[in-house]
Amino acid sequence: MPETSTRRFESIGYQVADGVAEITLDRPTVLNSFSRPMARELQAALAEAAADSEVRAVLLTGAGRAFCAGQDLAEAVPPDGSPRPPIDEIVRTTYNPSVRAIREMEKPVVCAVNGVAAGAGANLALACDIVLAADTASFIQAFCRIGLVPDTGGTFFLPRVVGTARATALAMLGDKVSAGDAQAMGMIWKSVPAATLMDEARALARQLATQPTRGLGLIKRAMNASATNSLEQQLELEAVLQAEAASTADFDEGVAAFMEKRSPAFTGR
Ligand code: T3D
Repeated sequence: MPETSTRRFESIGYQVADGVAEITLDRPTVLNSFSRPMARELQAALAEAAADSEVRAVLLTGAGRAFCAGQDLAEAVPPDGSPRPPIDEIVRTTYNPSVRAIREMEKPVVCAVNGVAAGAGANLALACDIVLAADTASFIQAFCRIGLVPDTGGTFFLPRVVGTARATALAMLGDKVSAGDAQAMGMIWKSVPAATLMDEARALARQLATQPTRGLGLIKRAMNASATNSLEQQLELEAVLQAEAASTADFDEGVAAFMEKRSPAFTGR
């Protein structure tokens, strides 16, 4: 993807092209595990993508052979024996803001899982709207292997996508799940050949960036709400969101294009 802006982050790649902000976790020597600076930069990159009206879709991926190995364990437990940082505060300030940013941004967020996604890395992927994974990639709820509990929204997303029985077993056993199995159990959208992952993910993100952006954002709002709403609440929300969607220029364009038997040219307005 061509650079459209100079690199401003140390541990994150951020480029915008064709309406897509591509965000790359970029600490490959430690499998893109989360240092505090990388977490802050990811939050800044997500905020920038959310605020930029030129950005109509986001693509999140990792540099090198991994997507993300979760918390940088050398930072979590300093090898020099210095006091451990308070973990609850780390979770609140390192991971939770990025999960909220992904879920609250009313733009599609595609995740291209290019390799292993472990711990917070696995759950960061699950927070995204559409997850593609290389057939060589894997997902590991690694927390239990070191005596921790899943964070980064894992106990919210995982049971909702794979069911409580599988989510509990994955969280308690920490088994490695291949991309193929992740697709089969509904954890991700698709496993694709590793050689074509980034081409497919970029094509998908570009396709989404040409769709009715506000409508897609409202779909996301509806999906977010359905996790906790009753059927009655959801039916009413759909009515409200439909009125909002129908007030967009893209709705007028979609209907006009259909009637005129041509392809629509959506502008995201
Ligand atoms: O603690 C808190 O602050 C609370 C928040 C917790 C959130 C969490 O994410 S907890 C879970 C943390 N993550 C893990 O426990 C996963 C640890 N990593 C692994 O289990 C393995 O690395 C993988 C299964 C992901 C991949 O295995 P493999 O064999 O492909 O690679 P490797 O050889 O283990 O790792 C390659 C290098 O990356 C290696 O460094 P070296 O030996 O080449 O200098 C390894 O130490 C480093 N690395 C991998 N994961 C981490 C890491 N370094 C720091 N932190 C890591 N998480």
